[in-house]
Amino acid sequence: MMQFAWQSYKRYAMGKNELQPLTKDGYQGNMFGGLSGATVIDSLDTLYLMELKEEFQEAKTWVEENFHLNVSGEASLFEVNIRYIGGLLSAFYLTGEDVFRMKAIKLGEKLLPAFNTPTGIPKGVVNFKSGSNRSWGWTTTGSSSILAEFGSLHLEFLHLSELSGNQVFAEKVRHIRKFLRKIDKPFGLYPNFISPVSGNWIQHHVSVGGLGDSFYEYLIKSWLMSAKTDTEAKDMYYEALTAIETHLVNVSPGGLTYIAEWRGGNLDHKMGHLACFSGGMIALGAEDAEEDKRAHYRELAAQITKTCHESYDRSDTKLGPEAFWFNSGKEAVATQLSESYYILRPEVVESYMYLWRQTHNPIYREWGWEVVMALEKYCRTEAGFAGIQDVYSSIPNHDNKQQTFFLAETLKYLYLLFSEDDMLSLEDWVFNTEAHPLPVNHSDSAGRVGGQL
Ligand code: DMJ
Repeated sequence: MMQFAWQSYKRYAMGKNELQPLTKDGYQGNMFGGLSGATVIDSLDTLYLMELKEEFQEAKTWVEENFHLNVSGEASLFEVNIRYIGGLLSAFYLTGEDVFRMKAIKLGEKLLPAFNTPTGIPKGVVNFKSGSNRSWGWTTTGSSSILAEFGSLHLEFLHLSELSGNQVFAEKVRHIRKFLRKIDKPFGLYPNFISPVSGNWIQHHVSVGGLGDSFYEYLIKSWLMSAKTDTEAKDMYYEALTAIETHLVNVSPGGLTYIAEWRGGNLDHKMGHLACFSGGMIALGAEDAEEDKRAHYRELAAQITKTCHESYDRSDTKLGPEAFWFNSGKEAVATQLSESYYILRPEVVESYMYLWRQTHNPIYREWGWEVVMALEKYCRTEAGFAGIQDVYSSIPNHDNKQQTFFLAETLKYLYLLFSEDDMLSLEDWVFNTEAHPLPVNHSDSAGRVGGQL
């Protein structure tokens, strides 16, 4: 599947950000500030891991010869960080090839103007030409920074400092951490929007899905990546999880555990596909919880993952919708067509991978195999993989995009689900939120660069 996805991209869209499989051409988009080749950068480590040597070499050669950083558009700080910086860092750590390190550092420097705000909380958009920054126009009042965006920089920025010797990257993200640690939180919950100017929360909307998700993920992974020395991250993670459990976690009449969304005290009884990463996160974090909570978190992780599987199993295609609800007698199904699409997202198989590693319960491989079969049946097109507009229809209506995260995440997590546990051992690696592996900072980490999976 990876070979087919890569070869289709190479044939029709090499150098463009994404492949459009229906029109058989490439798509640049406007998230990356004029940078090209998002699919190449997002694929490097997956190709390497799968020992697709020829394809990896093609990707590496493209980076050496065609990946130019002298671009001048407006870029998403978050997307460039998780896809490009994350992809380049992983490629460096896996191969030891300096070209990846150099480009990651240079690109990291181009992101720094996003942090020029009164609070040090970065804005979401940075202008590569002028060095100005701005918030996304669609955020509340057009002036908010988003929790999942400014909260998902920590892992990559610590590595940028480590590899460049320039402490500025680490200082920026440590400052964000301190700021969030101190600020008042309603019921211990972190709202999704904050003003980077005043430092006040803008709206009391809390979600473990889109807009919030990877902030929580980066807390527990910062603890793990620090070889369990970053106790501040660990404490913040368990405090946040306790608040989430108290206010957002629910069990449906049919017995399905889900994480609702919180709007100033009222709950939307829905879960987004994006929130389904949380089964894996809670499993990963369970082992370091206080002893009397470990079994509880393992069980919570298993139950959430089961619910996400149900959202797949209750569709005709056995792929899950973008959002599913628990009300009006419906459980784990989308209630309107506009939420019924599947765009090759990874979160559900991501959780299967973590739960498999934790339990070795064969059910997770069975569920993963169901996804493989469904992807082959409904998402494979003549010229690459594409999302589908309605998971409840067995006659697929494809969208025209092979998302970069399909190659970075979905296929990588599936591969790891069927690999031995020492393939990117969770003792030695953490995955950034785009599934790019970064090494744990063991004191003997000097020998880690270059091919030690
Ligand atoms: C990816 O880019 C990352 O996983 C991100 O954290 C959330 N959205 C997509 C995949 O669905």
